[in-house]
Amino acid sequence: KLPEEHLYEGILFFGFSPPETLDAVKDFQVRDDDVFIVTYPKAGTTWLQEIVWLIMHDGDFLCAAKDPVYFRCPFLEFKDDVLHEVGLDLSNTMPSPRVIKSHLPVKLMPRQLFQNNKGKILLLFRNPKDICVSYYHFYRSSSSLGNFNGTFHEFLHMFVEGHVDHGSWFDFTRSWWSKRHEANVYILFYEDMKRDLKQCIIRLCEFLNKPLSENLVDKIVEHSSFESMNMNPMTNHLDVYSINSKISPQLRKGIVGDWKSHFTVGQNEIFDKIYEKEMGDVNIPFLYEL
Ligand code: PPS
Repeated sequence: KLPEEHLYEGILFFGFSPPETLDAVKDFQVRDDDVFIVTYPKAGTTWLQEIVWLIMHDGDFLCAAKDPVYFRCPFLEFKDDVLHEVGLDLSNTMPSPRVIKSHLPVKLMPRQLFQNNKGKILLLFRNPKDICVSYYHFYRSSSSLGNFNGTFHEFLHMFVEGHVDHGSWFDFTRSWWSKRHEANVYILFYEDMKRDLKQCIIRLCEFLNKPLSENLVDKIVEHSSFESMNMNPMTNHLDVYSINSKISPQLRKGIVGDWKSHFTVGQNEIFDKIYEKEMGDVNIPFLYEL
């Protein structure tokens, strides 16, 4: 049986983000010291969650070793029968400083975020071709998303149409890019994190007003490498979304440019044309290879 989908303000969601939850998210009480990690799915959210949680908790590796990242950093709009406490309920009861994950576009976020610039927002972007590939494998492996068994070509079509969980990448990205100059917003790119993670973490600490020793930054860099996070059951989680890692694990390849082994020349040309039409006027400096 396929999971149920619904449209909320024109955006497609699966049952784990029901309308009541999305309504409640808009009224979510934001605290001044909240940090929101906002991404389109598959942009490297889990990677940044682990890093930011460690920064905000002065490198508490002991706690990070005991508690899965989805319990430490709630997923705001997520609710299901098994793990419903990882979303709004957990966010509401959690002590500060909270690090909260969301994949929502601007118009569905807590209203208070844009009133008096409450809380901090970290926007993590990744080039859309690699996102599409990562999302395709996620759709295949996740029973919450129906264990998609179509071809990559079919998925690519769904992706550019925005007929995937959390809707159109184009709409999400446009909506957030327009907020990039707000005082409480900070932008990161997955590809920059791959190129020089240490530098990214140092700058992030500055934005978050959390000066850490170089030694601690080095430890976070090591702890959050793809290899470490892949071997770490607290970050390579399978139970959220019921992921079948034999089909494709949550930490799959973690590279820049895997789209080249999925897109045909023709698909790439069509994608570039759609990108130009949808995003041509926006000029976001995505890197498609390193
Ligand atoms: S989710 O479910 O939307 O929150 O998924 P998300 O965490 O955003 O994205 C998963 C992709 O991020 C990659 N990843 C990493 N890359 C490099 N280093 C580290 N440490 C890391 N952790 C996660 C993960 O492998 C997924 O990308 P793909 O391309 O599928 O490998």
